[in-house]
Parts: sequence; C-alpha cells; structure tokens
Amino acid sequence: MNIFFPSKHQSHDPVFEIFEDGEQIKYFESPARIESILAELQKHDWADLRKSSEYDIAFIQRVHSAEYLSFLKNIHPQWIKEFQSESEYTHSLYPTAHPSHTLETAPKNLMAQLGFFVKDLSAPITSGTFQAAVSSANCALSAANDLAKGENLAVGLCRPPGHHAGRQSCAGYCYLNNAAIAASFLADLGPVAILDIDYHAANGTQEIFFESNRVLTTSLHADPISEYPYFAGFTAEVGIGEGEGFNQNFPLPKNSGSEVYLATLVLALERIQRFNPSYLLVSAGFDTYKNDPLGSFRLEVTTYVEIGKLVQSLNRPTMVLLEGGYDIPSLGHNLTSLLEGLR
Ligand code: SP5
Ligand code: ZN
Repeated sequence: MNIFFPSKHQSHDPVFEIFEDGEQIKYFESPARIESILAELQKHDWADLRKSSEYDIAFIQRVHSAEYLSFLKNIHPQWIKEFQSESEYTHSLYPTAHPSHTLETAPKNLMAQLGFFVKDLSAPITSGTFQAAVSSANCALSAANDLAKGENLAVGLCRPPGHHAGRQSCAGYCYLNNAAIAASFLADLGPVAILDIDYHAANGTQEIFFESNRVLTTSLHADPISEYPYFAGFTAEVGIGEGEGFNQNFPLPKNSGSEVYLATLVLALERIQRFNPSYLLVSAGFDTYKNDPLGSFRLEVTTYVEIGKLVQSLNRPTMVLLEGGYDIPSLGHNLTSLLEGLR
C-alpha cells in the first residue's frame, strides 16, 4: 500500500495559537506529528512510504477561489515588505478584525484580508505556510491518483490538515481542504463518499460540497454545541439544492467511548452504502483517542482496528487522509491499527 508524505510540511511550524482565555498555547499541530508516524510505519513491510508527487495548481483551484489562494501565497511576503524587517520572518500573522456577514468580496487592505479569510486564532500564517499547504494537498492528490489507477487502498499523510478549511477560509490548523481537493479529482470518475472520523466536525468539507449530490459528506464528531467548530456539524445540516440529503452529521456527546462510537459509525456506513460510491475517502483524525489533549473521546488503539474493518466491509476503493491527532507518541500506532483493519 502506498503511503504518501508531504515533502515540504516542515516549512509550516507556527510557535503558538491563542485559546479562549487569551493564553498563548504551544502550537499543537507540529512537524513532529508526521515524523512520529513515519518512524512507526517504517517498521511494517506492507507500508510503501513515498514522497508525494506535484500536481498542477488547477486541481486546487477547483475547490478554492483564486482570491483566497493568492491571499495565502502573498500575505506574508507582502506584510514583510510593507511593515517589517527581514529579522521578523519567523513571525506569524493573526487576524485582529473580522468583517460583517454581509461582506462578499475581499478588501484590498492586507490586515483586513486577514480578518476576511482567517476564521480563528488557530490558523496563523507563517512564511512557509502556503508552500506546506500545497505540499499537503499534493499528498492527497497522490493518494487519489493511486485509486484512479486502480489501487484499492492508498494513504496521504497530509500536514497541515484540511477539513476545517472552506472554499475561501482557513481555520483550526487547516488552510487547503485536502479531502475536498482529492474528492473533486475523483468525482470526475464516479461518485465519492467522504467519511470524516476526526474528533471535530468537518465544517469545511461540508461547506464545499453542501450543494453537491456527486460527493456525499458524512462526519462523526463531538457535538458542536460544546466543541469546536461550534457553528457547524449539527444533524439538521443536510445539504441544499441538489445536495439536499447528501450531507449527514453524527454528533456524539463529550466523553463518548468505543461502543457508542462504533454503533454510530455503522449508521454512517449504512448511509454511504446506500449512496453506492465508486470511491471512499476517509478523513482520519486521531484526536478521538483517549489520551488526546484536545479531544474528550475515549477510543482505544484497538478501536481503530475495528473502525478499519467496518470501513473495509463496504468493499470500495478507499483512500485515507490524515486530519488531526495531537498525542504524538500514539499517532503511529493508531494509524497503523486503522490500516491493519482496512487491509
Ligand atoms: C484539524 C483539527 O483537529 N483541528 C482542531 C482545531 C481545534 N481548535 C480548538 C481551539 C479551541 C480550543 N479550546 C480549548 C479549551 C480548553 N479548555
Ligand atoms: Zn480534530
């Protein structure tokens, strides 16, 4: 099984994020996540580790607006040029003002653009962020290309993650929506189902395909009434227009354990089976693990084997992309467990 890793993820390494109480927290989403996973996967002969290929930016433009991509690429160098000295290359940019809901086009002013495109204080933009995000999207496209060529299982160790990124917004460690980019690529070949098993609701992925019946989006996550991303991930959000009935959320109470989790997963898989996709994309976050510092669920290492087996029972060409998961020492084991269940 090919497991693709992004070649340039290290260029994105913010120092801190800001939590509700104003405290600067050491940035949870770090390069060490990938290094730890790679170290574990190297022990398994079924894991063919490969550097991801490069793809035309046109594949990313199918999901993200030209204005947003240009913002991500240019905001940091423009800021350096206009306001800062070279010694401040390591600084990250954070929004300090947000527009009203009715503002539809991006403002010209740089600082105003930050508020327009950046939705929270967990998506700072550093000098290497754009390069790393593109590298992560290419990792997703590499896995999708394996399925297009007839492989049954492929993995993308995407970093930075993607599922909170919207068509023109970054948030929650996410800048480009890797899953949506890969799904758009595969949707030319047949219907695609996305199953998101990160602890947090897949609000970006949901937004991008909300009006589509070509890509079914499903997500199991902590109830957004009390957990990030707060404003989306509720059961009433089912899609609109042609997409009505093609988004399904499965919120679970805080502190949920393996039993309720697996029972709910069966419901999501039933919906996917009814959709009868040609391809299945699993957005896999491991912040559902019992030791995760950001999540409250209590999944065990063995739960991921069960998840893998249940997903495998759909018997579809399947790609797995990394989303969240912040207990770094357990990440490799948990991913390995999921993949062993899927094999
Ligand atoms: C990809 C992914 O897993 N992104 C998750 C982003 C979560 N950001 C949470 C920010 C708010 C954290 N509040 C914690 C309060 C602790 N008392
Ligand atoms: Zn998450």
